Amino acid sequence: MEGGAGRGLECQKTMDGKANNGDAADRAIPSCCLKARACVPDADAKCHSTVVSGWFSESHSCSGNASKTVYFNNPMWPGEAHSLKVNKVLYKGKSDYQEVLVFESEAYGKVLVLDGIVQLTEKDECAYQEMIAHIPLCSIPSPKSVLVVGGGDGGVLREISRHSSVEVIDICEIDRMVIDVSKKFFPDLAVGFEDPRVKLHVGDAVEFLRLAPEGKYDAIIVDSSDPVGPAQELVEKPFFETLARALRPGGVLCNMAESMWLHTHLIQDMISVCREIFKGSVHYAWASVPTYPSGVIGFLVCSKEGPPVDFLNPVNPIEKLEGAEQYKRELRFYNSEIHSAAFALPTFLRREVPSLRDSSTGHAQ
Ligand code: SPD
Repeated sequence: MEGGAGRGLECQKTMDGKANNGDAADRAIPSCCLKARACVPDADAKCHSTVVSGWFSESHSCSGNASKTVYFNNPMWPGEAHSLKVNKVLYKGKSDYQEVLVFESEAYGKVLVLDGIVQLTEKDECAYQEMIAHIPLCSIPSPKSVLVVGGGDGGVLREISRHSSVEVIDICEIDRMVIDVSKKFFPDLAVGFEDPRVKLHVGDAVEFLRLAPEGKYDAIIVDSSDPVGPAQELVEKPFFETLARALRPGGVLCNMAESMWLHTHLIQDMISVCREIFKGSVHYAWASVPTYPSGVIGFLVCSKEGPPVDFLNPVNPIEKLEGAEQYKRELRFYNSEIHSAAFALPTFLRREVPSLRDSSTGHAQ
């Protein structure tokens, strides 16, 4: 990864055993990733299933060896693995990009897992999808043109649909299997695809954005998986540049931004890169999602230079949009109060991510 979230990539290189052979590489690797290295299995490692004795444990799959897939401690959260009791495995498949697993859990309803990592559960998906969609869309008046990058399960589309001002919803998802699996097992999310404003593009978002007309979108939402595997490029500086190009002046980006408990270096890097590129306001918000590592997930929000955006005080409150709170199904997590509260940051995060205190662009947080 260039400049920005480079250290995240160093983790991956370490797992692949490529950047793990010299002092220079070691110096570039943060301590969390060095810890992860201790967990990398050797070439003869035994294959493990993600579901063992009726429990799923979040892990990372490595398909480097064509003949087998091995699972091990995820370098994004070394030393911990959240487990869910499995009542029934409903689907297991392998797409061109990743392994796809769906199971019925005892405590959280159906669960979608990609490459060993929980993407959503029926019980707590509302928090993530509602926040990643409404934080940006309620921060600008009357959004019309929206792009979703990733988001193949359809949950973010479902949330965007609540905004009647929106005329076009483009979605670019690389993996057709995720869409198909969601339509089959997660109808409450895949309902998002039924909105006539939605235009589905199955393909590489980097390519899609390169071809997108400059300034086309009022808002872009990046609902990616973690930056290992197919989503790696999505936290790199060139990708943020293409996102900024596709936004109109004063347009907003909301990007999945991992956990403040686990990834302060990644958050710091993403914020620095985005401040440089977007030149409007850049903020970090977070929400509780019990089935994501450490139980929280973050959102990086940026506005492109142009009409100023005050992310902390929604100018387009959901409560004032007729029928929005009930559209298709009731909102379960998001409201204007939680919108503003999501930007309140714990002291340790302000200390560890100094750019969050930097008021040179936008508001100090
Ligand atoms: N660590 C898991 C992060 C997953 C983010 N994407 C979830 C997709 C839900 N639409």
